[in-house]
Amino acid sequence: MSLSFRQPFVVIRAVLLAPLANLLSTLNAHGAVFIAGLAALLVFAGPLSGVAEGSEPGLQVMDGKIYLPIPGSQITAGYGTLKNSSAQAVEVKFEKVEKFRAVELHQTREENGVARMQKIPSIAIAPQSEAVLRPGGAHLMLFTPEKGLKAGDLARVHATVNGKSIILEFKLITRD
Ligand SMILES: [Cu+2]
Repeated sequence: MSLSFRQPFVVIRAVLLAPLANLLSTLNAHGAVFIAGLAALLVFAGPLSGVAEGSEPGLQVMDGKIYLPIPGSQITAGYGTLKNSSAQAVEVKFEKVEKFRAVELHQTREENGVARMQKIPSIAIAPQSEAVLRPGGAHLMLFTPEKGLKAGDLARVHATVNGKSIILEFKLITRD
């Protein structure tokens, strides 16, 4: 994704610089300095656009879902695929989920044939890679839902990616 954004700048610069070089040969000394300054600005703009673009979190959720709590329960779980489309490794933390009082990131481990859940602080995702939140693995544990939640409602999940805040949308679904 970062390459597809950067590519047009390279092309535009090449297209602009070719006619500039032609102009240079026909201009007087004063004009040549001005044009050289412009060319330097264009070259300088390249790296700058790369920095701005590299700071974007570039994290999406695919098939993000939270099961409606079973009647009488105050706890439920959320799953989905977190896709890191950036060129950097990211650390994702979960701060809060609207419609629920609290959220924790959990990891399920099997110990002596018994599945146990452990709270973990964050999940790491390599560049251009995915992490799957799934039953039996890492997942969101959600506590104390609002009353009146129904299937199809969207829950906004507030997360941070390398410290930057983002919002991911998860859909509430019924457990089948
Ligand atoms: Cu859990």
